[in-house]
Amino acid sequence: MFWEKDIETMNISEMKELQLDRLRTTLIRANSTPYYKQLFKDIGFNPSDVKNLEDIQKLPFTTKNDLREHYPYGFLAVPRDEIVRMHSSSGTTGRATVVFHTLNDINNWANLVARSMYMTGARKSDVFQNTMGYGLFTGGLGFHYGAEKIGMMVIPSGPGNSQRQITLMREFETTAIHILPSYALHLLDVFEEMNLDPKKDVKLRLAFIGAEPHSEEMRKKIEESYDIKAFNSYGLSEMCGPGVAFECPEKNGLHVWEDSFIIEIIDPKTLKPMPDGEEGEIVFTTINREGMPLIRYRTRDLASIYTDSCPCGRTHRRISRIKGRDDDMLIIKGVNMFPIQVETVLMKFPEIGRNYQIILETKEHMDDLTVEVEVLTPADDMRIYENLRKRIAEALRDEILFTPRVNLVQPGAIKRAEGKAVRVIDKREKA
Ligand code: DLL
Repeated sequence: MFWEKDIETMNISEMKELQLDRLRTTLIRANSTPYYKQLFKDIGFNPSDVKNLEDIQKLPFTTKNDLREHYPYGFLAVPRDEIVRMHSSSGTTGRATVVFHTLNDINNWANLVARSMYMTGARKSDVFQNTMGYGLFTGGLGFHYGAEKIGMMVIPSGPGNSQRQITLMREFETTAIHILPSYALHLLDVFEEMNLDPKKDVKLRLAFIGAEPHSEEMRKKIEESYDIKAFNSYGLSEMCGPGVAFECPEKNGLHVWEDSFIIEIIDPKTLKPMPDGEEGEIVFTTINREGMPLIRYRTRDLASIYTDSCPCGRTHRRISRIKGRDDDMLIIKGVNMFPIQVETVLMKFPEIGRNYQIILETKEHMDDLTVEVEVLTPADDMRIYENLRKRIAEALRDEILFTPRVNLVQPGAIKRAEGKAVRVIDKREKA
């Protein structure tokens, strides 16, 4: 049974007590890591100073840069031989950051993923195909252990090899799948090539989609094309991986598992807390982790906390879909925009295919934006799409306040990334 009713519906004051208790333990643990021990000493902080949850604000934030500078073992809170696994974040720039887990950490993480999947209706009787990367990336192993906890039959297919993915789905009657949203759309092309209909020729009923930003429109497209229910799954390696926040059947925000993480939303510029309901950067503190506690970790992800209660009965607060990262906000001709805004507009056009890319260049010293989009149906002469091209450009202008160049291309023309989708190509000359 992975409906942990007592925890999932715990009343707010009990939850706060549990969090405070776990926070205190975490701070004591943190005090035995080289990094926090020095920090606490420098700022004259003693873990016993924490009397309530607000006291956490006395501590500075931890950033990715801190993790890098104290690579590899500066955040380790237990002797090295207590660690049973390491993972690494998927960041492509700079030195990787690593995260370490004890056996208890792995077990707690698997429980969170199991709880998340169970919440959406996944059961022991499901056949679960895990198309996420196994390895340093947390997506594959994180879900694998969670699915085994529920008792599902796991097909650890890993990413790529699309025809084989579909063959596995058919032969073993896969009912639940873990998949990148961009890959879920790409697979539709492969179904077509194989002359198969994802609505009829496979038994899928549930999909867990996450690890990359995607719009509500993208979710709808996936749900309609496969005739399934798709649930948004959010997490990051530094917290564990997937299993940090997940949608319930209401699909109205993602419940953050507050028995394991304290969430704060801050203004990324002033670093002050944002009032509930307002958008800002997510900051997390792990409160149930032994190997590598992290305090006030700045995720750079932007979202808001929903203030209303959820009809599903769970009391863990929900966050909105991730709007983007404050470091992937684009400033084009002085206008701020997020790639997801482009996706939201594109997905409203049924004639649009499965892939798109945002290309930034410098032309005559000015920013120049091209949105390249695949159409759904190939054409001998792309000029038949002229009217569509104009309508897309206008709809984009309404959203981002200037008119980008729109370039329509044949299905499959845009190169697909192996892992998470690469949506933005910035070729601008740096000043
Ligand atoms: O992507 C963990 C994960 C694996 C989550 C599988 C869900 C499913 P990282 O590689 O460390 O970990 O990347 C974390 O990916 O800070 C977000 O910017 C982004 N991200 C993850 N999930 C979502 C989501 C995994 N549902 C970074 N929506 C995070 C939007 C997401 N962005």
